[in-house]
Amino acid sequence: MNKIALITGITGQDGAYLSELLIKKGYIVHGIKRRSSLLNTNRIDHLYKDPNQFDRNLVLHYGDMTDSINLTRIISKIQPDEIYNLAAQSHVKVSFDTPEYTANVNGLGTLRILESIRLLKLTNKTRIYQASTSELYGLAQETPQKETTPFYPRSPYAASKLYAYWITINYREAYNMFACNGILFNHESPFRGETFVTRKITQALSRIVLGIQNELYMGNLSSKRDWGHAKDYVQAMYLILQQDKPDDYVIATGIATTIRDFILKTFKKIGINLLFKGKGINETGMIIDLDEDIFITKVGELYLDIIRKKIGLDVIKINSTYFRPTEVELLLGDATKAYNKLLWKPHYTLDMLIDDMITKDLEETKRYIKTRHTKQY
Ligand code: NAP
Ligand code: G4F
Repeated sequence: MNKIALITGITGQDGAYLSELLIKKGYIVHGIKRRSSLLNTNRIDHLYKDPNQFDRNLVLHYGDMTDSINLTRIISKIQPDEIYNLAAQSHVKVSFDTPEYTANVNGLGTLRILESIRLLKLTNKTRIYQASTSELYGLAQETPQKETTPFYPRSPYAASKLYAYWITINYREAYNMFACNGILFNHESPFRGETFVTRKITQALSRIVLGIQNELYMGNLSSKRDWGHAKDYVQAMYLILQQDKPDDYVIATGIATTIRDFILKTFKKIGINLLFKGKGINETGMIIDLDEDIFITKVGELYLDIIRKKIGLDVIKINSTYFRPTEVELLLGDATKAYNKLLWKPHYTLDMLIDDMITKDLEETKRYIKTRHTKQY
């Protein structure tokens, strides 16, 4: 018999990689997709099966984390062996603008899933993974952060996830449920949403070198993040639910990098050297020189003239709109418990992650330019 998994947030970055992984392992994957005016299934289109096909291993259901009845109906119908609760309003900056909605989806949404399992008497059958986050550490009380580090949330997003973290533990203890938290540090990929910092940078780099964007406006360049690849992190989610006992795990690489260094590394990958000067809102990043051989190999000779004209220009600028009312300055994880108990280790280094993201963004931007020039309206 194939195992049945339900993934909330299946259309997101992690949902897509996790679906791919579980399908490869022989699961029948069900996903909850909220209704939107556009289809929004780009990240899982390669896995999608026509609903009229008999033996589907990916099935989508319309639903929403704010709708308990809908969640209960879906869970009742499919009787999952495992639920991966990935759905969230996951953007920290946006959570300051939509705090109530963020609390509803991320906090109460988690409660709705747990309560459905209890009401449907699936507590002995269904295992739950809760997508907890390193944002819980916020104003970090110790470095590196591990499972025992006290939490200090610094945003409505982190506060909503704190509730979700504790309600998951409470249901585990109160009802003997197999409910686990993965406290995942930042993980990125070519599937990362365009407004998260890494993807914003790799996408802007592609647009700048291909001549359709002049400058990249950023927020706080000094914060540090422990970045891994989402492909590695969904492996950890799966492993957490395969253990004998439910537990909570930190998943991280153990290396932290500033946003400024991420930008420097990313530009350098295609032969561009930047120099940062000035402070705070006046800080800028200027192109100081170009390794033409690397640029030609990575981007193409066709675009050399565009980038030559930008040498000596400031391409990185600061806009205070991107600052947060309260910032998380340093996240650095200690995943020793996961290494020892789950035998999980990341395969991707930061360099490999950046290569993957740049390659895909250059391809995508070239495709965009091509269609933009040939389409007629
Ligand atoms: P993501 O790309 O933003 O995906 C979020 C998913 O949740 C999307 O499928 C989204 O649907 C769905 N969603 C949002 N609101 C919903 C609602 N009201 N009802 C149903 N679905 C809803 O996030 P991600 O990076 O894959 O992260 C997955 C989870 O891990 C999230 O819970 C996030 O908070 C957590 N997390 C992420 C990281 C990280 O670095 N990526 C680290 C730690 C924890 P649409 O496609 O329709 O928007
Ligand atoms: O990429 P970010 O928006 O990610 P953040 O806030 O760390 O949150 C992500 O990781 C969490 C895990 O720790 C997840 F729980 C959460 O769902 C999400 O996936 O910002 C990273 C850093 C911040 O310090 C931010 O202030 O980059 C800084 N930053 C500087 N300029 C910027 C920008 N962030 C964004 N999004 N856009 C900027 O222009």
